[in-house]
Amino acid sequence: MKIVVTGGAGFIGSNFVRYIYRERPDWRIDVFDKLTYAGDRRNLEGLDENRVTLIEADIGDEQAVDTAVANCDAIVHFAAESHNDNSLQSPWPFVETNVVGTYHILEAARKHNKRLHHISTDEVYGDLSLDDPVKFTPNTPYNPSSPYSSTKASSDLLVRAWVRSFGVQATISNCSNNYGPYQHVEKFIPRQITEIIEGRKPKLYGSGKNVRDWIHTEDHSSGVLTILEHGRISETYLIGADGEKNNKEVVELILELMGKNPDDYEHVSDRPGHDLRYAIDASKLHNELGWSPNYTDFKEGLSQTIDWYKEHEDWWRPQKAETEAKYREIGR
Ligand code: NAD
Ligand code: TDX
Repeated sequence: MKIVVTGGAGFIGSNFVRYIYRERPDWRIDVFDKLTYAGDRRNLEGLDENRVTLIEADIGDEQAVDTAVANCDAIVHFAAESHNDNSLQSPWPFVETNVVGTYHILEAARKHNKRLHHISTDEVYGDLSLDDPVKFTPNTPYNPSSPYSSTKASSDLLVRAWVRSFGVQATISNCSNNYGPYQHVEKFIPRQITEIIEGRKPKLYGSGKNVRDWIHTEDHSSGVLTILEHGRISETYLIGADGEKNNKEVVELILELMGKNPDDYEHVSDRPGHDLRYAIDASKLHNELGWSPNYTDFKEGLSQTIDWYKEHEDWWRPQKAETEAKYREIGR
């Protein structure tokens, strides 16, 4: 088995590559990645080059996509512009990569008749109220809020159309917020951990009441592998680990785990259009494919993640100053 993993040098993609490397020792992996600011070849360090090859290319490059897809058995498509705050400053790269790039992946999968798994997000469903008793399910109507989530929603719709109109052998998964090692310091949890290491206060958008449904990235990987191997073609599966927490609780827990006063954070201005709550009902994946998460203790997973950032300062240090300079510009 040879798979192409687009975006395999980013946070979730590289964790998936390491997971497959360990769990499927006879598989070969071509990582197809543009190495944007969010991709890092160091995320693949230590992996045997006879099994993992990095193809440095853009999913907008039709020829490069065609060649990679022609030479594999299946594609797992993670590549995307992934940060909401960036999409509010500069939406075009999101349209280009998330929509047009996915179009190229679909056309290549169609031409070469290859199995495709498309990675998406719970944000395509918009947000829930804090007391909504019903979580997101595969039947929840699409209602995205931000340029990022609307381009992800668009990419999902393209996949559905290529399945129905052209018979492309595809599945889709929509996952909740991931945490774990190798996540860029622009994202919520690594930003706060590294702010504390640098001697500054964590930054909470608005009141901090917004709820995210946290899942360890390794559980996302096991969910994707389960769907790739056993999922029904044309189906959408939601991946989540019942990890709802509001942002204030998460900041307080990070501070506590790092030996600080849990109140020692600051409020900064809110994100425009900030989604209030995401929550995943993953029962289809549990009941139909027998998947369940391993990281059921958020505090333990968070503590391991904090340790990883403490031990890998050389990894995140090059991203940090530039990221904070960007946040200063927008007052967050
Ligand atoms: P990331 O920003 O850390 O990584 C994205 C990767 O894609 C990088 O390696 C980057 O170089 C690459 N890339 C970007 N544009 C490209 C292009 N045009 N051509 C080729 N490669 C390109 O993102 P992430 O957080 O690892 O997210 C990966 C996927 O998972 C995305 O599709 C995202 O929408 C989805 N997702 C993320 C989360 C989350 O919590 N982070 C949750 C659910 C779904
Ligand atoms: O400094 C911060 N302070 C803060 O309060 C940052 C960076 C974020 N936040 C808040 C905003 C959100 O409510 O924390 C929450 C999480 O923020 P992000 O890490 O930016 O994630 P989110 O916008 O929820 O989107 C993430 O999950 C779904 C990923 O970035 C997406 O790629 C994924 O699709």
